[in-house]
Amino acid sequence: MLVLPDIAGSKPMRSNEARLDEAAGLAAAIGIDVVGRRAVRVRAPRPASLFGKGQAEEIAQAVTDSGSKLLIVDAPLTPVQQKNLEEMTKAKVIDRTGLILEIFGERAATAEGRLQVELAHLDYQGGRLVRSWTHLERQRGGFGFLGGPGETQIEADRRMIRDRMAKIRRELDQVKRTRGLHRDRRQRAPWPVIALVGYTNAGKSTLFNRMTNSSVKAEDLLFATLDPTMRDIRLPGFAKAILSDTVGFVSDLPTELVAAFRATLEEVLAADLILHVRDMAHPDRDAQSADVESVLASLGLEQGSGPPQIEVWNKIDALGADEREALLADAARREDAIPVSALTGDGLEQLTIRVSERLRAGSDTRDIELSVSDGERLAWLHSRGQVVEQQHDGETTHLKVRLSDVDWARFQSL
Ligand SMILES: Nc1nc2c(ncn2[C@@H]2O[C@H](COP(=O)(O)OP(=O)(O)OP(=O)(O)O)[C@@H](O)[C@H]2O)c(=O)[nH]1
Ligand SMILES: [Mg+2]
Repeated sequence: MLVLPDIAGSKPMRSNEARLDEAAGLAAAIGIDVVGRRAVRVRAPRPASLFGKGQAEEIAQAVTDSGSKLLIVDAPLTPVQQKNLEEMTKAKVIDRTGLILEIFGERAATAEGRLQVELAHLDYQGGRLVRSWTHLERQRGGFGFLGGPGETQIEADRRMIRDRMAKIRRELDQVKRTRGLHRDRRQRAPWPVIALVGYTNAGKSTLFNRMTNSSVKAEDLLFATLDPTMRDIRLPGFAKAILSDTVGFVSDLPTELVAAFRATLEEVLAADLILHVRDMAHPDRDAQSADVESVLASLGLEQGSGPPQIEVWNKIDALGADEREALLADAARREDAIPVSALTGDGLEQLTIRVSERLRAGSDTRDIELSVSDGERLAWLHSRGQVVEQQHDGETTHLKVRLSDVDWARFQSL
C-alpha cells in the first residue's frame, strides 16, 4: 500500500495525484504490486509516527484490509517513525529513499554501480543506527553510559558498517582512478564527448539508441538505465564524437545516492556538451526540469557554468496538434531548445546539426605559446584546431590557432 503524506505548509510543484503516480511507478520498477494508494493530509508531522494518531490507525486498518505486506510512505521517515508504523501496521514500512535504494540495488549491473549502491545503502542504514541509538540512549534516561547488550550490539554494527564503507570507498577510488585515466585519454583525444541527462523515463536511452544505432535497454520503466554507456555517433564536420547515456534523475533523489553516483555523474561534468532530454508530453515537465537542474547544481553545475547545454524537447509525437504547434514555435525562437521525437526520428537531423554547431561555436583565433618540447599539446592543437601560424623562437613555439570555445576550454584544462 502506498501513502503520500501531504504535509501542510510544504509547497510541492506537483499535484498529489501526479506524486502518487510517480511513487507507484517507482514501486512498479521493482515489481511491487500496489493494491491501494492515498494522500493523507498531515497538519503537523508527529515525531512518533509522522501521521496523527487517528490517521495512523486508519492507515493500519487499510493495510490490514487490503492484505498488504508492505507500506510505502512517499516521504522521508525517521527510524523511529518507521519502527512505530511497522508495529502499528504489522507490515514492513519503507520510505521514499528506501524505495529508490531498493530499485538501484536491483538494477546496478556493473561492479562500480553495485559498489556505489551498497555505499549509499550503508550510509542510509548507518544514519538510522546512529539515530535510533541516540534515541535508545534517551529512553534509558541517563543510564546510557553504563552500556548494555543493546548498545554494544549497535556499536558493533556501527563499526562494521563504518569498516565496510571505508573498504568500498577504497575500491571505488581504485575504479575511479582507472576510469580517470580513461577520461584523461578521452579528453586528450581529438573528438568531443556529449552527455545525455534528464528525468527518468524522459527518453534518453531511446534517443541514444537512435543516434548511435545501438540497442541499450529503453523501457517505460523508471530507472531503466543505471550504468553509463558510451558509443560513437556521426556528427557533420567531426571525424568522430562520443555520446554517453546516464542514469535518470528523479525528484528528492536521496542525497546518499547522489553522493554515491558522483563518480559516474562526473562523466557528465567532463563532457563537452550536455543534452538535457525532456519529456514534453509529461504533465509535470517543468517540475521535472527543475529537479534535473537542482541535481546538476548539487554536482557543481550551476546555470551558466560547466559545459554548454541544449534542451532536447522529446516526445513531441505524443502531443496534441495545438500544443505541438505552440511548442515548435517556442523552440524556433530559442537557440538552446530542439523539439524531437526519439520514437519517430522527427527532428533528429536538426538536433545533430545544432550539436555540431554548438561544438564549433565561438571559433576564434587564439595566441598560444608552447615549449618546443611539448609535442603532445602541439599535436592536439593540430588535430583539433586550425593552425594558421606557427613560429619557433628558441625554446618557445608561438602559434595562432582557430579553436571553438569548447576546445579552448579543453585545451586550457590539458
Ligand atoms: N511517444 C514517445 N515515447 C517515447 C519517446 N522517446 C521515448 N519514449 C518512450 O518513453 C519510455 C522511456 O524511454 P527511455 O528511453 O527508456 O527513457 P530514459 O530516459 O532512458 O529512462 P531511464 O533510463 O529510466 O532514466 C519508453 O517507453 C520509450 O518508448 C518519444 O519520442 N515519443
Ligand atoms: Mg535509460
